Amino acid sequence: ETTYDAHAMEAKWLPVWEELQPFRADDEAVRTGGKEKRYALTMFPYPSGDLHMGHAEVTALHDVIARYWWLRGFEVMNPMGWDSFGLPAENAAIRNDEHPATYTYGNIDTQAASFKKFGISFDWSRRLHTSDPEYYRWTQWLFLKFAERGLAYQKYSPVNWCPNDQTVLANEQVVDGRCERCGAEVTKRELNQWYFKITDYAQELLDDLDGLASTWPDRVVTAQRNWIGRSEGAHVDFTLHLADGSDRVVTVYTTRPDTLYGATFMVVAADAALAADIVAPERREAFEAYLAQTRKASDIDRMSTERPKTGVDLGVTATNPVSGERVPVWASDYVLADYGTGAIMAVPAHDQRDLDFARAMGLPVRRVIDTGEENPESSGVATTGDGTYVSSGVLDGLTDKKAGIATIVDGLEAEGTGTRAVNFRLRDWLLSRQRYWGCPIPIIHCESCGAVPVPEDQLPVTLPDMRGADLKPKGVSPLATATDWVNVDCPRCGAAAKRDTDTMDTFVDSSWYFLRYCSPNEDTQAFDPELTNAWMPADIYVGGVEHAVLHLLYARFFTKVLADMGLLEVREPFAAQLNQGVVINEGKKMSKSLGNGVSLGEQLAEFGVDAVRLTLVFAGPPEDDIDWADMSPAGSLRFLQRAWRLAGDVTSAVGISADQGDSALRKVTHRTLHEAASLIEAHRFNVVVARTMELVNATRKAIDSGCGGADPAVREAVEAVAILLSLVAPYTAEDMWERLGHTPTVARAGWPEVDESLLVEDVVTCVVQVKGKVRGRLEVSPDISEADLEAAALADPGVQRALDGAEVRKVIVRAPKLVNIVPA
Ligand code: ANZ
Ligand code: ZN
Repeated sequence: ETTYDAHAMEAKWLPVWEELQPFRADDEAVRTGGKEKRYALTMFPYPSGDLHMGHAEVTALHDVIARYWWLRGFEVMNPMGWDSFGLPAENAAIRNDEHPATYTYGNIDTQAASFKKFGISFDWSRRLHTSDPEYYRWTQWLFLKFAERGLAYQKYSPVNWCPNDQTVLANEQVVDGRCERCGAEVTKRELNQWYFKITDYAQELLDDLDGLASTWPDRVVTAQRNWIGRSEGAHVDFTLHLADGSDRVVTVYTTRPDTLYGATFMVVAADAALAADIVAPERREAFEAYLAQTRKASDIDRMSTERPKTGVDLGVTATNPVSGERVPVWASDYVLADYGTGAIMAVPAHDQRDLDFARAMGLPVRRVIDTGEENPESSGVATTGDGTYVSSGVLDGLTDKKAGIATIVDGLEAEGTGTRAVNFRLRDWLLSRQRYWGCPIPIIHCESCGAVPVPEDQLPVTLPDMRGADLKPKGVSPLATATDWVNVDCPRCGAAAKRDTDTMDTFVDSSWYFLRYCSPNEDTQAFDPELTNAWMPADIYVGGVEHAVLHLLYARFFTKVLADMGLLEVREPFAAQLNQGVVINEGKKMSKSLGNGVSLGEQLAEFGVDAVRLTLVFAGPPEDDIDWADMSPAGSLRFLQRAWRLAGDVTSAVGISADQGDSALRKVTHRTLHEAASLIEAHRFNVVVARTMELVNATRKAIDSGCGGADPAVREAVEAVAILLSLVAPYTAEDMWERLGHTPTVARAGWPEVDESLLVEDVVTCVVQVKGKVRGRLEVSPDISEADLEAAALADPGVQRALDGAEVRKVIVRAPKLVNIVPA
């Protein structure tokens, strides 16, 4: 008897699969509609180093779905590529003193070889790298198309600045006031930068989440809803009276127009242009000092309720549009310049931050809703609940907030001093980055023509090589020093001009890669619309929950714009989504400093690919974290050996007729296949493995207890085991398949037909007597418990009629065939 040798199997089958290319998706079959498609997408990696346990987990889980779809007869596209521009590669390259391209492409080759060895069913003919000119040419083209539609624009404004990476960051890349990548505290800088106008799509991005709620993880849908942050309220006009005697109307955004009578002052964001415009001359010096301090604070700090309130009086008053009262106008950092209108009406009695500010500055507090709680003026605690309106003109005595808001807004609209308004937290997407390793922005700046798009036939604008140049971040893009590259003629007027030296946020690259996969070799367009429409949307997207508001929101935005351009039929790119958990060790996240990292390479060397894959899939529900310290890859290996040995015991020929073989085993086989299908569709992959283990045990028992390997039911069971195992342990499964006398590959063997008649549970007829007379018959399972049988008998309508309300004195149960009921 030969022995199970994981590494020998890997060496044997890998070249066979390379030769067969069993997972190459046939575009024509899908284009013509000849075959139903499934698009299995998994988040493509950054090429920083070799694959780790996290990559292994996500691809092992994802592969269960892709392989299952192939077995079910779909034409499956399961592509892989690399998100190969970006800071991780660039920083590593600077550390290792080599060119980012050398580092990037070296790692890509390493990772590609590891993915292949890991046996993932990728269609390698679609491989793409976002840092290839063939790819980024189209990223640049898309940027120009967005610009043509007014969806890419330049703006001079304060932006998030990472002092460590020396580059700007999108709002989405600032987490708790810190750089998402390096953890440095983010500050603000005033820069002229490119933005995508994602806010134009805010409402649609929000609305379409409803359609995704049943197939996307709740936490992702919720995170996007909160990020988009729609609120309803009103724009209210206050008239400002400036020091020079002129008046100026300033609009505030409020979600509580019903508290307007309680607005005792106004606050303007210190860093909004408005503040500098209106400040009275004698207050300017104090204001400038305060502004300098504001610029250093992060948004998170500014919005914190904990932080002591600071500000300056601007020496200006404003008229409240409903009460006619004159209130002072202040500047503070707790109002953000780029939210709402950058100016607020402060209602200290009913908003805690306004109250803190009022108390710090000695400004008046006026309660306009009596909630029965202590007056905020004395308690220092703003009341935000419902109550009775007081000191509020027409509202006095009302208790309904909705009615209060409607009354005030109706009044404002009639007077022309306000309107109903909707506000979004979502900001436009800042895409310029002052770094080298990214997609160049295809714009030329000309003194007389302004920002001129690079003509389409001159794309791509390729990155200059800059080998040997200093790429360390300095606040301006390293590209600025590539003078030959920077200095060009203006495409419009021919005068000397300069290229934009910033590169794009890498999230731009990844916002459309799933479209490029559908026709990866197109060299006349970004993607072939016909093929792309045939493949899209992705039927499953497997990846990390950390992308809930970044990548997943941007990709949805791109899809909607491309649909509006007439290039896509779908308006949502990902029909369903699965977020895997994290692989941890000894209860903690793996990290260098803790020294608790688990090396994927070492695990593979010790236990083999299949045992590691099986362990990751069997660990639990895919969404849960996996603590590697609690796992037993050795146990997985033993199970695989046990399964594999079954194939050696089979001696019967192929094919089985309905009445042949051990019927108990056949029932287990067919029930397992039947259940596995619905379990996979529900993403309960770990249960599929458990069921496969049970089938292996049942098969072993059948062989050992007499029927032997010649029973066709045994062959049927072992073939089912091989097919089920091909989802998680492709090498073992392929080897079993060969030992069963088949040619490769088991991955394309098809899902065995389930015989429905074998799914029916056995039943026996139970006779129910009342006072010795037969009053009912029940169809029950042969192993029904006495208690269950008694309950079923008493509930039978015939029995109830015979009893006619009489009390039951005694029930004699002889499970499963007889129940005798004796009434009082
Ligand atoms: C008066 C008021 C009274 C407010 C009250 C709240 C409670 P959301 O729901 O997040 O949209 N606000 C408006 N613009 C702001 C800015 N640029 N920076 C800081 N705060 C700003 O919040 C809207 C509320 O946040 C607005 O409603 C405004 O305060 C404040 F009892 O106006 B409210
Ligand atoms: Zn010009």
